[in-house]
Amino acid sequence: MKHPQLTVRGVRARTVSVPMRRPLGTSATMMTAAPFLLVDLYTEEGITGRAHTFCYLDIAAPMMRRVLEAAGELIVGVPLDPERIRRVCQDHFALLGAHGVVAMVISALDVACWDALSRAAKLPLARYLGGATETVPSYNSNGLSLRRSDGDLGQITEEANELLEPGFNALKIRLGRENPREDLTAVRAVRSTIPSESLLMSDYNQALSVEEAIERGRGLEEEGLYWIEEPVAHDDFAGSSEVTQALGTPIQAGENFWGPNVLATAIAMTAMDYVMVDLMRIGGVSGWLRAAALADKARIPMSSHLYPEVSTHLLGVTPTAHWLEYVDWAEAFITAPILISHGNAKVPEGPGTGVFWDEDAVAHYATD
Ligand code: SMN
Ligand code: MG
Repeated sequence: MKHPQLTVRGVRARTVSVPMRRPLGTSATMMTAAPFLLVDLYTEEGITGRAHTFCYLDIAAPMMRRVLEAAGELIVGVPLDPERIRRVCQDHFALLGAHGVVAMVISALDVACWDALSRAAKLPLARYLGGATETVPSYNSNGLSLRRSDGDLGQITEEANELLEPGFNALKIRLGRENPREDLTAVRAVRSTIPSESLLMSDYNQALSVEEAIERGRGLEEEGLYWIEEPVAHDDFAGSSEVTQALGTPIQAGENFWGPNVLATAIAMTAMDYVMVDLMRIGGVSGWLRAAALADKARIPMSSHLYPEVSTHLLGVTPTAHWLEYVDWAEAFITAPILISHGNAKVPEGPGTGVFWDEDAVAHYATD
């Protein structure tokens, strides 16, 4: 691909932590605030590329900021080519290992690079990448958490209806309560309150053994779940494959796949029916495009994990595009939220990803 000629002038790293409107309780942990690392990639030509990466834990945010500052110093004066910038960073961090938070920072830089390039070309990222799609189907993932006061089914059904209100036709419920009957009751409560044509995805966040996943999955088979996500450990491809073969409900996995090569192995082992990639774990825009090609070759429907602001563009150029996961966390500090109507998210029409910081909000939520 022939890119506009830009040269990196510098990188600014900031961290924010925003309260979640609805705390996210998964089988793994309960989160009440969302820590983010914000990237501003400045160029000699005056174009700025931006990216935000979710840090999961407060303690990860300053670590990731430090990694970004170090990477930023390395790339001053380097021509803005995503592959070249990735190579410079990967070489520098090679002995430590360009994994985990280091990999997420390198991915964030990659996203900022593609944002800058598409802004320079005055095209929305999706169009810069050759796409023409205007909307992508989206589910609301902002709630239906596991929580302490879980016996209250009235609260779950009320929340399900609230989550449909902005114009969604699909929701995701978190599963993995101690007693499988409680999961079943929660699923039935939601299923019976939302319209029959609405879809209900589910997510175990790796809570189960292979035997449990098969047993619990069979107990949910008649409940009309659209998918069961990460029932078992994300790297147990053989086990996940067993679960996939045993159940009629499709198995979804992939948010914890670190890079397209991991996805290739998972595909080779038929570890899942559907795949969802996380922008920051798969390798930014560059990694996503490789993953999309693999999913296409294997004819596997591909969805996104988090980052709806950028993932809308990328699903727009994914041949087997499936579902956009919508979370509203970044809306606290960006200027233009993703627009949802009739169950679809609109691919932003302005140049680049369309992400701009609301500087007052960034100052308000700053953690540095
Ligand atoms: C999830 C878990 C933890 C943080 C963000 C998202 C979840 C999902 O697995 O798929 O939404
Ligand atoms: Mg998940």
